[in-house]
Amino acid sequence: MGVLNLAVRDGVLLMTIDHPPVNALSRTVRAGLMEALARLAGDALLRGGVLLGADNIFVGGADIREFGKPASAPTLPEVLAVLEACPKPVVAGLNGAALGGGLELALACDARIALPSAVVGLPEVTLGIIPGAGGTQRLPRLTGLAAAIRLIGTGAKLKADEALRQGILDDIAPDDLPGAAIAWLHGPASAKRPVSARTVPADAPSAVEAAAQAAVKTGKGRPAVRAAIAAVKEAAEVPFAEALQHERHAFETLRASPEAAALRHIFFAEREAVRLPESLRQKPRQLETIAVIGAGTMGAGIALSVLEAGFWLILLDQNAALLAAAGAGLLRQLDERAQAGKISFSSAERARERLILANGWQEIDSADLIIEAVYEDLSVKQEVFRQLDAYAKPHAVLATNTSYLDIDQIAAATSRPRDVLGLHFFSPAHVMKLLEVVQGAQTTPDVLSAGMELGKRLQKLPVMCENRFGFIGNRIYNAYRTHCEFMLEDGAWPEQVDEALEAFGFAMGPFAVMDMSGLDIAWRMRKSRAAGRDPRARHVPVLEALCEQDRFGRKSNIGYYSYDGGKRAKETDQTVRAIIAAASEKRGIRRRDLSPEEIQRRALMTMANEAALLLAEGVAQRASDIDVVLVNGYGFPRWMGGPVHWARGQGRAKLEEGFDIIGEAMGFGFRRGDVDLLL
Ligand code: 3H9
Repeated sequence: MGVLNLAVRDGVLLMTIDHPPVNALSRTVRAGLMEALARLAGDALLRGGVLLGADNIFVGGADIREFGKPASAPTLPEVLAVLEACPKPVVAGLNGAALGGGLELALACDARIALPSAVVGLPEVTLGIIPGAGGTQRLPRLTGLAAAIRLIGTGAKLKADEALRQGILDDIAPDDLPGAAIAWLHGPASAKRPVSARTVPADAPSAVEAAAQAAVKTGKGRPAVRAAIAAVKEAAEVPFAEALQHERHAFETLRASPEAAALRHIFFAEREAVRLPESLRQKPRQLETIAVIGAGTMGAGIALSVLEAGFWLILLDQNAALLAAAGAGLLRQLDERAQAGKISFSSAERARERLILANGWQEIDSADLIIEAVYEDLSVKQEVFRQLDAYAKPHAVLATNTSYLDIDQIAAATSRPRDVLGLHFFSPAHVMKLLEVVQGAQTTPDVLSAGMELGKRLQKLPVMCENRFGFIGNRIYNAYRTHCEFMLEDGAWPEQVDEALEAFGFAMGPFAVMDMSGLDIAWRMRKSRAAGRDPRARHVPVLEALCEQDRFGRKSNIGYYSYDGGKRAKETDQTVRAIIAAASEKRGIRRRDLSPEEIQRRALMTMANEAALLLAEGVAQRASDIDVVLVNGYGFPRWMGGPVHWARGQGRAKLEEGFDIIGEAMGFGFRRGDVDLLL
């Protein structure tokens, strides 16, 4: 058996692409398709053909692993030209996802029939490219320009029923997909109907512009999004063959860009991250019932994502009013999410039935995994773990959602530290995909595997890390933020630092983030760590000074910025400037201008240095895991690939020089990372 399985049924050639894991259109598949199409064209007894995918997927797209290499014949556009020109009609039978080149393959067929479970999409822009095999030209001929821009410009995926409504599919077959496709080929509509020969349905220009603007906004104005919109618009303006050439040219140019390379890197890094290293892989403990301790914002967010994943959920809080409010909130959110089409009505109903509100510890005894999400304080958490130890059934997995505390100290409050691990969720927990799965000194591999498994079932990105202060994400972010504070003292104002880093692509600059999350939280933590700080270490006391004046950030309408009617005022206010200038003076620094480039370089070099330290200490298993964490939890621009990917792009000499600069700025206590670990 090759990558293309051929069979004849009722005078129709069934061509099944069988190329695990996702039936990607690798060179062997493309060559197989060419051979099969030649047979279809040449065999007078064959009435038509049906394209199918093996297993539960049609085709996941072009083979992304081939993108770093030169294209090899036959290319996908060549295959699709032969398919469209084939004298016999061909039906695409979409038995699952048809994405990217997979949907382009289907669009070059004469009809598209799908199972209800199929999804379609052209997600190329998420890889920094545009469709390169006619997608930008054929799709708008079925949907009109506005809908095509919405789909191609954002990389969104559509379920089968929506794709049918938009004209992308011709029919949905409830079951027996090959049978339905064969029936179509024997039916009255059966004929060659190339999409390329159709005209683009007219859309109001205002609708097209609105779709384009929305796509640019969603896609943060990245070049691939703009190129995709321009290519789709050509469908209504330029002859098909010419527009196809333009599309291919744009595809090739973007494919070779550093941005596309970074996005491919993070695509594979995310898939790698969810796998434990070989030595730790073990059958996970069975999970059916999850308990969450603490019905605050974090606990409720975790609860929602657990319920949506189909688990039984026990939500426990000793504050009855808070518990009742959280329970009502969960029911409301399930309802709203079903109304909005984010989950099905039946899964919302099932989730409602599986929610158990509890205010006594004895009620957690059926839980297979318990996640503590109470106040971030060691003694409070240890007290919770003493109760868990008393009431949880034997072999239950006990998890803490701490973001900074020592997992081993928490585990020490129990008689079963082997069952304890960290599950660091990010807020809002039902939205954020990142999950740090933290291995304590005694955590057993089956407990760790259960944590990773839970992450996958919650459709999150679980990343394993070792138990060190701040794990991966907060450790790097702390170093970065601290260095940004050095830059304040050296001469930059908060808005200059924020603007430079937002220009690099961060969702928000560090001082805007601080104001958002509340300065008092950082203040409390600093106070708790102040005793351990060496007086020789550089410490910028601006945050403390702000907090002493009750400037806690957005919640008090003033922090690093003042907020006028909820909006961030353009200029840092004079009080903040005076506090910063006083700090510079006290340290004997003559303030000087820092260019945006210097700010970016110092901030990123700090991240890279800390990444090297994390790797040396074994806190992160792989360099690419660090990129996954920063991109998915800390607003690092995805199209830059993460701090390690960025560092690799700098090369050794620049990294060494950069580490010198940040080391000098920090002075006492600087630990220099090993550049070799990043390259
Ligand atoms: C394109 O088509 C451009 C054209 O316009 C150009 C024409 C000229 N290639 O995600 P999973 C691997 S661009 C190679 O965990 P799931 C993946 O790395 C492409 N490998 O599975 C992983 O490998 P491993 C546009 C691929 O079931 C394994 O498959 N298409 C590809 O959760 C399983 O992946 C896309 O952007 C690929 N195209 O989800 C779709 N796709 O086991 C990208 C996956 O070694 N793919 N792999 O780690 C997806 O969105 C999901 O993989 C899919 C399945 C929904 C298909």
